[in-house]
Amino acid sequence: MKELLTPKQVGRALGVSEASVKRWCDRGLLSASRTAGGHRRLPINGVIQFLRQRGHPIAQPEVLGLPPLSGRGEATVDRSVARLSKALKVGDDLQSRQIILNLYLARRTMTDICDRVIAPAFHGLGDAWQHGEIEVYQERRGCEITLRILHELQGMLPDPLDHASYALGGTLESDYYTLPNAMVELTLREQGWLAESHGCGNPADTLAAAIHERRPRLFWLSASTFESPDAFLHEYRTVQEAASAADVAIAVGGRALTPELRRQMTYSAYGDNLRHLAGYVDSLPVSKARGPTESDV
Ligand code: B12
Repeated sequence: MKELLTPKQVGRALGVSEASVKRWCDRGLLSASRTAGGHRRLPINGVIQFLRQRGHPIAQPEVLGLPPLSGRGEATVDRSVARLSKALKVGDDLQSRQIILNLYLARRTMTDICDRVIAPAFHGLGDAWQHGEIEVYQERRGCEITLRILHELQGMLPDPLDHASYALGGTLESDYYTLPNAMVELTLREQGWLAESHGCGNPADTLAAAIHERRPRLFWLSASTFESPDAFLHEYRTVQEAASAADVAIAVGGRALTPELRRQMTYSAYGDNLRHLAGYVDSLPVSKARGPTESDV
């Protein structure tokens, strides 16, 4: 459940009066529900969306659970890559959050943040590891920090609408690259989809069962690594056949999918990055939207 704030708390966070917050709720600028006693309560994601859309300053970010300098300072994509790499190398959780959340508050899209800031920062960490400049633990710790931030970002997005299209996906067995998969989920959520990650290391059979039972509109596969091309293609075929039988579109991506491998795969869309995925789902007709079936939500 989303954290709910009182108008007084939101007023304190934004540096405005409680009365102003109540007025903005009544004008529909801020989303709010009412308690049984009739008091307004504001979900935190609604407040974040308000701040983002209006560029409203944040007087006391801590009240919203944000890092101390949120909404202040630099939020340029190019400079953020180097700053994030540095923060991740030394395991600076707070600074990493500050950099990424500031970009979001400055109206950068999730796809831009993931494709243009986080992914390049990790490519840099990978190169640094390869050249013996950092230890493996620094890279792993950086993954954990980033994963937590991606989850935090997800909680800031507007809730999916009741009729939102439903997508599920993950990675196959022997692929434990968590970040690209979490980024796909985030991208689809940002596009208004009800996206449900099944995480990493899934046996193909269980993904096929999920497709069959839950009938998503889209299945995604993120592939960063595999044991062997043959084993991967075999597993992929199991999933692809389930999707084809259920008339489910498949979007694939990830560093393991070389052109040669893709020539042997059947899918609806391939993306080099998340912007491609966002473009693809944007191009799908709205009318065909469908959600998860019967007993599942
Ligand atoms: C973190 C990491 C790991 C961690 C991951 C942990 C975790 N929790 O995720 C673990 C421990 C698994 C790991 C292990 C290894 N790793 Co590693 N790892 C990395 C590292 C540093 C970051 C990976 C990452 O998350 N990148 C960020 C993501 C978001 O970027 P991305 O993969 O480019 O994804 C983008 C696109 O591909 C696309 N995308 C991805 N999925 C999808 C899905 C869809 C549907 C769409 C549309 C798009 C899309 O969008 C993304 C965003 O733009 C990379 C460096 C790098 N270049 O990426 C090395 C790297 C991939 N690893 C490498 C190596 C060598 C290894 C090991 C062999 C090390 C070892 N000796 O043990 C093992 C092998 C494991 C295996 N089975 O392959 C090498 C691979 C070299 C090569 N030629 O293949 C790299 C490149 C590092 C390097 N420079 O040498 N690693």
